[in-house]
Amino acid sequence: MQNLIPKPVEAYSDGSVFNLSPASSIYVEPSMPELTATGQYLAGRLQPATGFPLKVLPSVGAPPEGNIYLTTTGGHPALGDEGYELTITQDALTLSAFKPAGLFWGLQTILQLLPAAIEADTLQPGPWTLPTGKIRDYPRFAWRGVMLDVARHFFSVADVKRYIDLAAFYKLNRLHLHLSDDQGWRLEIKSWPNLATHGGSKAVNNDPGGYYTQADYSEIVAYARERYINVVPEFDMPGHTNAALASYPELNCDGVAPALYTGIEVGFSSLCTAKEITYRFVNDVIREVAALTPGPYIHIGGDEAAATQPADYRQFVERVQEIVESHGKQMVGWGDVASTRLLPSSIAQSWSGDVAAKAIAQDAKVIISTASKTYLDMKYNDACPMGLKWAGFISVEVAYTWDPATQVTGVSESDILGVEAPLWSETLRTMRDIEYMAFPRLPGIAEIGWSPAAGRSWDEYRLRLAAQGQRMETMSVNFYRAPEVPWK
Ligand code: TNX
Repeated sequence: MQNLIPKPVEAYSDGSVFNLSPASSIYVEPSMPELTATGQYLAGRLQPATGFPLKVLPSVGAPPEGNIYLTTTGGHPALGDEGYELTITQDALTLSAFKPAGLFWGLQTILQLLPAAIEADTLQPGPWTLPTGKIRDYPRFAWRGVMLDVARHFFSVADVKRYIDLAAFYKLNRLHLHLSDDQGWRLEIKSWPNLATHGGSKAVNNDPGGYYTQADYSEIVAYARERYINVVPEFDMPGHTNAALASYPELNCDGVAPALYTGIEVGFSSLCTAKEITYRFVNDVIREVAALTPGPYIHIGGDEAAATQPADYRQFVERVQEIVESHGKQMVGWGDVASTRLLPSSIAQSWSGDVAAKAIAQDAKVIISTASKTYLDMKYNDACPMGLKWAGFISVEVAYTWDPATQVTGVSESDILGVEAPLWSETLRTMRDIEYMAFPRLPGIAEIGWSPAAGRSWDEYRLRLAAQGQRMETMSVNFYRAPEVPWK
């Protein structure tokens, strides 16, 4: 139980083992259909390596010995929406939670307690033992996110699903998709079709573009949802909009569409905030994406609007905030939006620190994404073959040794919804590139979002991370073998 990431709130082992055997089944409490799906997910994760048939069966009350039991009956309300309690004896493995999401996160713990070979997609010899003992665990923050920039470079549905799986393994529960920027528009919008077909046709460096059809996007949302991950779609505005401006001349103040852009400068584009058609456009886009997104959040970007006058910016963001609310969603924006009048339901994502206090003064909440700690596109060091360095180098240690509650003056624990690690893709072209930058820093960010701050230390964490190396290897994750981690 010593090697779990994120570190559980309470865990003790008592020296014996539970043996998963070919005769084991996964019993689930029948009252909630969601639990059967969770049981099937576990069976699916265990079957390839063990080769065990692992049936998912209903059971009211504890099943016979030698089995796994998933239940929300008796799960204590104090565990909250995402907490769980795992009791492992020689005879039984019982996972209980107050809510189904807690069971799902508990399953990730079960997987990490099994030998690393459990992650193989081919039959392995076993034995499949778990240490006996007890874990009581729940997250520190409700928002534990990853962001993927699919605008600078486009990534396939399969890539996004793999990133979802890797995030879920570390109990992360938000996938923020950066769906538009100067270089590309990546979601089909039926009322404005050129956005995707023209605006999505290229990527940074003239690399191939691409976009998600609405069916693709729905497939991603459903896949994430089955893993208790909420998708947060972002369309960046009023800046970072060259791809949209290039697709529709009428969105430009001068009525002339610019060329598509494949460089990596920021701050040169702006929607025409004085034109009514701009708000019709925004309303159409938000209406369509809101209808496809079951989660409560729509991200409107709002960062680096250097080509928009401050007064225009304010008026624009406040109006867009109303549009988001009119479609029944909460607005999320990069920290820059805190200079406008925010509703208490709105959320500012703080990347540079200083603006977050302005959001809190308006009773809005904050997500911490401090660039110098959480930006996974920053190089590990000078030798790193990809990535940027404007926010500094971020070693595995730097990404782990900080605390969200002390990032911004005047912002305290209760103002913070959680943490998120953005991955901007100017320099990243493949899934292997994504994995190289995210791993092994992402597990550290996940732990910062989940585990209590007290008791966290780099000296102890690096040993747990080292043990994750075999798991990442078995999952064929292309991770950076940071020399400061004693990989096994
Ligand atoms: C800043 S910080 C950006 C992005 C870039 C990123 C590169 C912020 C909200 N915006 O447009 O991709 O730096 O690291």
